[in-house]
Amino acid sequence: MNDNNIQLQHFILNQQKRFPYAKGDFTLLLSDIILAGKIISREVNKAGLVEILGLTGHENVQGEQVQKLDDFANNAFLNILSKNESVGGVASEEMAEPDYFLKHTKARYCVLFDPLDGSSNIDVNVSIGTIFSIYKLLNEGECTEQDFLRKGSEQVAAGYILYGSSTMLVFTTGEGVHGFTLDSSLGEFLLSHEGLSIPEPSKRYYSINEGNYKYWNEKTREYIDYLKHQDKPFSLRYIGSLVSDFHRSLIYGGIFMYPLDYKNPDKPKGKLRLMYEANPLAMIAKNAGGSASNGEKDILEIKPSELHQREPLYIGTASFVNEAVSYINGGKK
Ligand code: AHM
Ligand code: MG
Repeated sequence: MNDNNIQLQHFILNQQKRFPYAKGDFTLLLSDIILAGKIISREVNKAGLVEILGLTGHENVQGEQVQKLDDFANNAFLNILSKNESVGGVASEEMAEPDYFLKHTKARYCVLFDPLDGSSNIDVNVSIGTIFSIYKLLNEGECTEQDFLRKGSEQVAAGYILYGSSTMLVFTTGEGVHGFTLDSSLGEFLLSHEGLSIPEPSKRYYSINEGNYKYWNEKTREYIDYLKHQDKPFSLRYIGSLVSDFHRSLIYGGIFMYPLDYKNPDKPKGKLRLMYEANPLAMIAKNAGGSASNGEKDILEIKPSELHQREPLYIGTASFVNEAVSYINGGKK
């Protein structure tokens, strides 16, 4: 630890002074999210030693098998946020409907989260993460579905906690993107990456599940072929945990993609969820100088029609995202 280490709560308190609407409850809310993150981090680090790996035996609203750690992480968030009086309601990847905290009559925020992203990597000790997105309620003390179904551009804060070689929290309140690393001996997140910006890298990375090649449309296939057939081809990196793949793109630059696919030919769609996966990461990308698109429009400008809406996602270094969007829409490389 060096003398410059700033503790996360102090950093947030300082940032809060710049928001006219923040009254202290915002700092408390972020502190609660941090606490949930620490609890999940502790459990993730014990995985393998305690009976926490494997499936619960039930499916979530997405029709996916729920892992025990998915459940644990969801409950950690629910337990903590349901006691925070500034939170009017929460929505999660693991819950069909939002949970409204009707007793919180002075609530000012609602929170959406993917409690444990990258579920398929849980049992094999590969980095996973938690993603969160915060909106201010349209009407204080009254949380309804309309509070959740809003464009990403209305988020007041967004972030993720990455459970990797170290546990990191990366977040933005619209004033830069900052990263904190958990010092487990202290139990505190300390500022380690201030003012992150996505570089225009000389070593260019693309990140995509190429096993889906046959399910993409012609233009998407051509674009991926194009990346590989340049004089100096892009390098491929794919972990299969969105938080981890995005984090690499944030630090090193690059493009992460989960395009529209035709696995169901009658209903082509993206895989990733707009509200608690794409939107928060898009807010971070934008505040770090990058960008995010669904191939047609800016992710942050999509007006959602349902809570668990899925969208194609192109995110990372702005010039790479622009080039990808232009290419798949038939424009020039
Ligand atoms: P999850 O939230 O159920 O874990 O699903 C989202 C994950 C992302 O982390 C990752 O980018 C993607 O799904 C991987 O999908 P695939 O296995 O199709 O490549
Ligand atoms: Mg997820």
